[in-house]
Formats: sequence, structure tokens, C-alpha cells
Amino acid sequence: MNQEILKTALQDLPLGGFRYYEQVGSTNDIALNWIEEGGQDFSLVVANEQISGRGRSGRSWQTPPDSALALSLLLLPNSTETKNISYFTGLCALALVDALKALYNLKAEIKWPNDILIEEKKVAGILVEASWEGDKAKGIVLGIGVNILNTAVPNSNDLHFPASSLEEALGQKVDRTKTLHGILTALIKWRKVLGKAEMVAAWNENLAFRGKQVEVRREAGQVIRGALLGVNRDGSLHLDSAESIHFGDVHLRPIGL
Ligand code: BT5
Repeated sequence: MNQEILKTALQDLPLGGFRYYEQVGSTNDIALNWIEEGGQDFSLVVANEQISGRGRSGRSWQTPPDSALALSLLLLPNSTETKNISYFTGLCALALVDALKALYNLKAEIKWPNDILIEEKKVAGILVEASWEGDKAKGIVLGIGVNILNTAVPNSNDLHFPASSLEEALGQKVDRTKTLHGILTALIKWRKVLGKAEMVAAWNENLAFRGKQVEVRREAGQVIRGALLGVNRDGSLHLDSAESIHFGDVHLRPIGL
């Protein structure tokens, strides 16, 4: 993967702009700055390596060189998309599940709100961020990290949840460029139904731990246990013991893991 290979491979996609880095702090930071510099809708930032990749709430995301996908897609949301801004994390998750199925016939699942699992191990994470001017979203950044090769998977001591890679799931090497193309294609498709009932139905169909006992931990230390029933129409999570758990810093895991 390098700038020229990527440019050629992605030329059939309607990219507003494209920036590639061999090494970067965080692709999300580059994309957030690009909004301020007048970046166009559907502009893409890709890095071979991140040295300060970010997860939610100040956690870090590891992207060692030559083995992972780290991408940030800059979107300029229209007014309907701005109203539905909270669905963008679900949109990325659906696009990832869809792309992995279409490209590799892999069965991935969504661990609400922002993780992609294969056989209950995390292979990808999502970090959606926005730049606001008053109540207007000037731009939104869809940050996606995917463990492509085994060498992308962090040491288990650094993890709160088991992790894996596409290589491990498939038992063979996986091409980053092809995977990136598939993810972007799926994002274009799902963006058209952002926030619609059709999107929420697909989200539910691909949800991990449905019907199972889970616990949801909140930052404040509160723990809610119950059977996971699904995602509500507004994108919040429904347990039999709690009707709607909203995003924010929540951690979901099956009981017993
Ligand atoms: C996430 O946060 O899962 C969001 C990850 C988003 C990464 C992308 S890469 C492109 C873009 N640029 C960025 O700077 N970020 C985005 P969270 O749910 O908070 O999970 C973070 C936790 O996942 C960490 O605390 C680790 O335990 C674990 N982790 C870190 N790196 C990992 C990896 N490569 N694979 C699996 N787990 C990892």
C-alpha cells in the first residue's frame, strides 16, 4: 500500500480529496483540521502507521506499520444528516460488516456502539467526531481502524477485550487496498439510508450478543446487567432491564468473559 497504488485503486470512487501518510499521529486529527481548511465532502485520509491513534474517551488505538488500515473519511453533512448525526457510528459499523461479508464472506458482528467482532474478538474500531459551529455540524469525521494482518493485533496485556485480525479469521493474508475499497463502497451505500428504519433493522440483524446476558458499564462506574434485546429506533441500546442506553462512554461485554 502506498499513495500511488491507493490513488489508482480508488479512482472509481467519488473522493472529494485524498491524503496519504506513511506515519501520522492520528488520521482523525488530520481530517478534523482539513474541515477547517475547507476539505470537500467524502475526502479521505489514510495512514500506513499511527503513532497516537485515538479511541474513545482518551483511550489509544494501535496502528503498527504495514499491517492495518487506519482511515478517516471527512463528510460535510446535509441538514438531514446533521439531524441524524448520532447514527453515523452505526453506519460505519454496518458498512464494515457489509464489506467483510461481500469481500471475504466473513461473518462479522457489531458490538454496540462502535466495535466490530469476528468470533467475539475485536477486529475493528470506530471513532466518529464532528466539528461544530454553534448547532451546525461543519463537518464530521468517520475514523475507522481495522486489524488486517496478525501483526496489527496489540499485545493482550494492552487490551480490555480480546482482539483478532482479518488474517486470523480467514487463515490467509488480506490485502489492505482491496479492503479499503470495499469499506468505502459500503459507506456510500449505507449513507443513503442513514437513520432510516431500514438501517436500524440491518443494525439489529448484525448485532453481537443478541438475546444474551450482558453488562454495560458506564464511565461513572454504574453497571447495568440484563439480556440484550436490540437497538431501538433511535439507535440506543435496549436491555430487558433498561429500555434505552444512549452512547457516551459505555462498555458492553457478555457476562462471563
Ligand atoms: C475504538 O475506541 O475502538 C475506536 C478506534 C478508532 C481507531 C481509528 S483508526 C483511524 C482513526 N484515527 C484515530 O486516531 N482513530 C480512528 P474504544 O472503543 O475506546 O477502544 C479503544 C480500546 O481498544 C483500547 O483501550 C484498547 O484496549 C483496544 N485497542 C487498541 N488498539 C487496538 C487494536 N489495534 N485492535 C483491537 N483493540 C485495540
